[in-house]
Amino acid sequence: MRLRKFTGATASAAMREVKRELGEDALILGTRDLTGGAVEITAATDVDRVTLPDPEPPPPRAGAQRSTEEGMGDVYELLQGLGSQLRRLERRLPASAAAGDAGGIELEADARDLARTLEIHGLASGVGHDIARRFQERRVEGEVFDAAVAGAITDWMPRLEGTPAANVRFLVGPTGSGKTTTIAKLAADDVLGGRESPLLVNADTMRIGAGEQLAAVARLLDLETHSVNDASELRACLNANVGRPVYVDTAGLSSDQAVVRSIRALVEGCGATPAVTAVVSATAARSSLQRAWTQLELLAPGGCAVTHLDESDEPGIACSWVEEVGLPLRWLGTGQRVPQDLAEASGANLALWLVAA
Ligand SMILES: Nc1nc2c(ncn2[C@@H]2O[C@H](COP(=O)(O)OP(=O)(O)OP(=O)(O)O)[C@@H](O)[C@H]2O)c(=O)[nH]1
Ligand SMILES: [Mg+2]
Repeated sequence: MRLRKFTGATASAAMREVKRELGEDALILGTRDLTGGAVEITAATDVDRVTLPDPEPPPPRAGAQRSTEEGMGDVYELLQGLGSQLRRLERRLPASAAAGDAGGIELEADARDLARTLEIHGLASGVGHDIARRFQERRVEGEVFDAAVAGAITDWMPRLEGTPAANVRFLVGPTGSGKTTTIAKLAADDVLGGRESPLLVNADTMRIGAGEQLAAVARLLDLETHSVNDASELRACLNANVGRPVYVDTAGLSSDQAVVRSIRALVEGCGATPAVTAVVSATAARSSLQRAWTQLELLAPGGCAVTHLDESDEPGIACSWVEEVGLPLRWLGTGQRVPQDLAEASGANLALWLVAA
C-alpha cells in the first residue's frame, strides 16, 4: 500500500486530484481542513497502480549528500506522522470500516460507488461506508436502487419520533443561517395548508431592521406579529395567545456570548414548554458548525433545519455534523422561495442533495 496526500481548494477539488492520480479504487484514509479553507486528503492505493518514480537515485549534488542518520530521522518523522494520522482516522471510522470492510460484508460495486459519491458530497468516509452497507443490505432484500438509498440514509439519520408537538417554536442559529426565512416558509406552509394561523414574534433586538423583516413576512401572509424585548414581554405575549401556534425569531448567534445568554433567558422564561429548532447553513465550514454547537447546545435544541443546501458543494458536512451532535434533522432549506424551498428532511429528500446533486 502507498500513501499520498492531495490538496485542493475544496474537498471535491482534492478528491478530483485523488481520482486523477490514483484512479477510482483509491482508498480515502483521511481529510484535514487546512488554513484558508483548503482541504488535504490522504489516500492510499495498491502500489502497483501508481506510476512509480524513476528507480535510479538522482546523482548526489556536491556538498548536499546527507548522512544515513539524517535520512533515518526523516523516515522516523514520516512514520510518526502516519501513525498519528491513522490513529485520528481510526477514531472517525466505525470499527467495521477501520478494519477495511463494511461490518464483515464486502461492498459490491454499486455500494462502493455510493460510498464514494457520499464522500465527495462531504460525508465523512466512515459515514459513507456505513450508509453504503445499509444500502447493500436493502438491495439484497430486493429494494430498488432509489428506495435503498433513501432507506439507508433514513436509517442513519437521527429521527424525530416521539418528539412532542409544541405550540411555541423558537428558531435559533448563527447569523444569516436562514432563521427568519425558515419562519416565513413554515408560516406560509401553515397558511396554505389551512392550519391555524401562527403568530410571528420577533425577539431579535440585535439586528437593525429585524422587526421590519418579520413584519413584512406577516403582512404578506396576513398574519399577526409582535416584537418583544425580554422574557417578561414574551411571557405576556404568549399568555395572551395560549394554544395558538407561535414562531419566535431570534438574534443570530455570534462571538458575543451575551446573545446566546439572552436567547436562553427567553426560552427558559417564556412560561411555555417551547420547541427549539437549530437553523444552520450547509455552506458553513465544519469548524464553524463545531463552534456554533458550543452555543447552540446551551439552548437544548430538539431538532434542526439545514438551509442553503442549494448553495453548498458539500452538504454532507452539515449533515454529518447534525448526526454527530445527535440533532434530529427536521427540515431542509433548498432556496430562497417561500414556501416552496422548504422540504421535510426525509431520506429521499436528503438523497437528492447527498447523492444526486
Ligand atoms: N439560497 C438560499 N438562500 C437562503 C436559504 N435560506 C435563507 N436564505 C437567504 O439567506 C439570507 C439570510 O436569511 P435570513 O432568513 O435573513 O437569515 P437569519 O438567520 O434570519 O439572519 P439574521 O437574522 O441576520 O441572523 C437571505 O438572503 C435569505 O433569502 C436557502 O435555503 N437557500
Ligand atoms: Mg433573522
